[in-house]
Amino acid sequence: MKTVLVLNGPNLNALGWREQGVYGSMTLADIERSVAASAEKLGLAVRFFQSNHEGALIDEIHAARGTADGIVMNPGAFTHYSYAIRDAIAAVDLPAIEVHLSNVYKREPFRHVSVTAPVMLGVVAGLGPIGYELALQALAAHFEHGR
Ligand code: DHK
Repeated sequence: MKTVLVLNGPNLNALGWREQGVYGSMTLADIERSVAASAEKLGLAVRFFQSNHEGALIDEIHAARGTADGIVMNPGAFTHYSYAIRDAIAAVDLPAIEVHLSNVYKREPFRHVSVTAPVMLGVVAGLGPIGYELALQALAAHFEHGR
């Protein structure tokens, strides 16, 4: 069975009360429950991790080497400036999909740039919590067909 690491970066622990008009009312625990149910249907194992700290996220990405087959990650604001997270994803060389709950392209210009996207297999943005499940589906298809 393939294992997917689902990573969430800074402020995503605040989902449920944070800017509900932008991020919706589901908590991260609610989202993780739905993702776990989707994973089960797709025949994937999932592991969840959230941190507000760049180094902790990088350590977790490194730990995925040999313990996970793919990564789904919402890097939060690190998306826009963390070359270190980008380098960590590139280093482990696992298929990774970036997820954003909000449509970052409709928002402030600084959110239009992702420094992490170039090392990802793909990006899902603006579709809310279902984005994590779409990313899992895409990884399942990638594991099966290599696309
Ligand atoms: C989440 C964040 O915390 C922001 O910093 C990003 C992303 C967008 C999201 O839409 O999930 O800019």
